[in-house]
Amino acid sequence: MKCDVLTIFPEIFNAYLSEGMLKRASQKGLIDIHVHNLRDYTKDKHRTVDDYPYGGGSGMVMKPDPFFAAIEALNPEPLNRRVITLSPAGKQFNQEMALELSTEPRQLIFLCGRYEAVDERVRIALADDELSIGDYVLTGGELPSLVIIDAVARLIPGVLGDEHSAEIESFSWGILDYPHYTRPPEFEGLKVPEVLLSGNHKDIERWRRKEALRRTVLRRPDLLEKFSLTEEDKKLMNEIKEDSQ
Ligand code: 4HQ
Repeated sequence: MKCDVLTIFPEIFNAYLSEGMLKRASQKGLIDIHVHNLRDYTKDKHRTVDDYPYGGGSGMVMKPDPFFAAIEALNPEPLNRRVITLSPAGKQFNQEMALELSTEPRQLIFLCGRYEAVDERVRIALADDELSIGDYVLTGGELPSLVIIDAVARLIPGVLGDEHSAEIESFSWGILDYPHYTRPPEFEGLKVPEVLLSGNHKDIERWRRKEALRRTVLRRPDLLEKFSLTEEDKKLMNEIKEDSQ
């Protein structure tokens, strides 16, 4: 994943990108992330990135020209880049989009807005995708960019361990995870489910699948609309129904 970020607050990215899996992925050359200060692409002595809104109103608007100059400098070839803007008005980012972005051969360029908004011409002329990370209002596009970079990077082969690549392609994709436990077997009176200590891998697999389905039907039944249940799943779902009666 080749990825560049344009922001007036490049420091925001340092802490997150220099720890954990993303740091290791960078060191291994699996991801290549560069964060650029948008002010470096201004031409006036005050390095101005914002201005008053035409038509009046509150708040400032980010000027288009620093974004245009930066993209021209980073990658002037529209065919070799994929420019992403962040906005609650964008398409809601999800795991399917993360998977799709993880195989993108073009350079990803994230444009992070601040203040009230970004001049509309940036979206019209430069953006290939406008994405939202959810229905709430943030103060800038930096956190959404990091969220998307994180979700995409972990899907790149080699970034996480081998168990995870199995997990990505696994049949539990699209439903919630089962409950996890580690030692001790009893903590504050709360016991680890017996089956997990049994050593019976067939039973453990069945229990995990059932609990994953139980959580999904209880907490996120909407996820099951797009999910096709196997014959074994249907049996487990009937058991779940009986358990609740
Ligand atoms: N923004 N998902 C950047 C968001 C947002 C979101 C508000 C984007 C502020 C300047 N972006 N502007 N939610 O709240 O992507």
